[in-house]
Amino acid sequence: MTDVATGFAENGYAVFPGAFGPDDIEIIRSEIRGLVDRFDPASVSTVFRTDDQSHARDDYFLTSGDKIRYFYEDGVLDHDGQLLVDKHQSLNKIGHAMHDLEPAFDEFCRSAPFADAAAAVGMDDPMLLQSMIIFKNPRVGGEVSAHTDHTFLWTEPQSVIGFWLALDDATVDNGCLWALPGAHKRPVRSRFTRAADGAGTEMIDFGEPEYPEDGWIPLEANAGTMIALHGTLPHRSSPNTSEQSRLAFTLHCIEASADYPASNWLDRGTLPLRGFV
Ligand SMILES: O=C(O)CCC(=O)C(=O)O
Repeated sequence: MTDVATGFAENGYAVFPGAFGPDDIEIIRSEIRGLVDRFDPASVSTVFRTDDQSHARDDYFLTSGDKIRYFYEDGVLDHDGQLLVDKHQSLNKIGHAMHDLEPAFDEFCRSAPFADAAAAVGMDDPMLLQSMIIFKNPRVGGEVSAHTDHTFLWTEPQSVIGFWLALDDATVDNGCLWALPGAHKRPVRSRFTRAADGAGTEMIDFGEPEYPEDGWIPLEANAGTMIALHGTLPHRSSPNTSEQSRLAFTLHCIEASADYPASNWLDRGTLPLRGFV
């Protein structure tokens, strides 16, 4: 095994400093600005919160697996649903199929740095399942509570790996990722699924112990650094209370050979699942 593969197997994450250079980062940042420019705030009212998963009751969220949809931060809308801040400062995230629907993101996600990272952490035949732009705007950027990606993107056997790319320098002050090294070897605590009766979603609790308070480490990352996260590695991020933006892009891949049950919340409809080529 290479050092990267060994470290990934041991810790549950791998860091690829400078995976993308400044020019590539600026190109994708400009594509993101374009997506927000084209976004009509009057068309959306869904807030994305990881503490109570309130968005999960919303059809706009549940039908976003094969679309490009926009989700607000908590507190940016008034009681009448009007934006209280500039739309460029209002979003929590955009998801979940930019990599299949927007040519620039298709090319970006299928470029060598993502494919090479997937190979380096041992993926055999990676398929590109989900993409997200995570804003963490200054002052309004919300917390992402501790979770594993397998909880939300379930395959049998577990195969999801998240590729998280810093598009700004991510620090402890502006809400970088935190992870619990080695804890990908623990049993997963929960599974988020479509409800058995077809109405909405549910979080199935497997009754495992809470994550420990100690042992979490910050994964500070300069813009252009990519971090691969094993699907069962607990990770989280804090609110951005600083004046510095912490923009990031994530791509989640699964193995072609793994089963992706229809009970997953993310429904790609008729979009074919494609790999890096
Ligand atoms: O960007 C963040 O703060 C969290 C991202 C994350 O948890 C994920 O993509 O699974």
